[in-house]
Amino acid sequence: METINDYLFKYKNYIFSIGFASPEILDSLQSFEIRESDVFLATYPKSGTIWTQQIIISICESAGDLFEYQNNHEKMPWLEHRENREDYPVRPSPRLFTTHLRPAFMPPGVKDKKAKIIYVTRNPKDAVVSAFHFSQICDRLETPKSFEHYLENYLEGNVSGSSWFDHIRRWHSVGDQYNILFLSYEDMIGDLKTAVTKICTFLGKNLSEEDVEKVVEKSTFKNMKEDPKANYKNSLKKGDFMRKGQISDWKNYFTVAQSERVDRLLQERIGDLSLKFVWE
Ligand code: PPS
Repeated sequence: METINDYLFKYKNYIFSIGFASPEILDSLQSFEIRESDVFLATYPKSGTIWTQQIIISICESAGDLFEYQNNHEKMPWLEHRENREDYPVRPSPRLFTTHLRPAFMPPGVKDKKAKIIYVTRNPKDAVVSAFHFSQICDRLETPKSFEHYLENYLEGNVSGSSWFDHIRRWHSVGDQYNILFLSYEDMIGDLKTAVTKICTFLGKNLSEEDVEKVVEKSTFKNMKEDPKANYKNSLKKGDFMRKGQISDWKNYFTVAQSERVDRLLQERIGDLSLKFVWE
């Protein structure tokens, strides 16, 4: 383990926020026993994680699954975080987990397609703007000097979550080994009902049209912002996880040169994956 600064440490070539994860927890995942009913949500930070959590939890609850916990954080905890780990082995099925990890850290059991994984991407320009703001309100992250400075670190992969490009590449490279559904933040903004329906199908949850509509309603930006079980307001002393919830806020921050640089990096680093990004 290498300590990078007061806020970050590196372990097995991946950068974590100090205080959330530890090498011991990360190592313990290698013997974490998987159940076929386990569902994992994997994302690079600020890609629509808590939004997709709300959708998955609402779908499961509509289908009759019961969770004895109060809020989404406890119902669908981060696999790599310290708190609430004791009950993971005895939690009733389906167990729902969230993670920002790369595939190499995942419990090996998921490789045999034993569990379901939903991987959500967001275009990197909006993701970095969201992360820039989050770094200003989260006391476990260093407050950035400027957007320019933050973008530089982000593109170098010197932030919690390491390189956005590596995360996308690594998860898209395991698609044939894992039982995985790829979704994007922009698809969800464009047509939330279709995204909810895709997730229902993937999870094998057969909801009525009316229940699908209810899940959509619970997962709108407006309703989540007011829902203390979903909006993580209590985990921040200042500011809000639910900031803007839009595509194209990057246009308010990027210069033309910065935008063109990201376009070039996308081509160089993951151009071969033929992913299409929606920018507005
Ligand atoms: S984290 O810290 O990685 O878990 O953050 P994450 O949840 O991945 O990302 C936070 C951004 O997602 C936006 N968000 C939503 N957008 C649209 N609709 C809904 N319902 C929704 N819920 C969360 C949230 O506003 C953050 O994006 P920005 O651009 O900062 O607004």
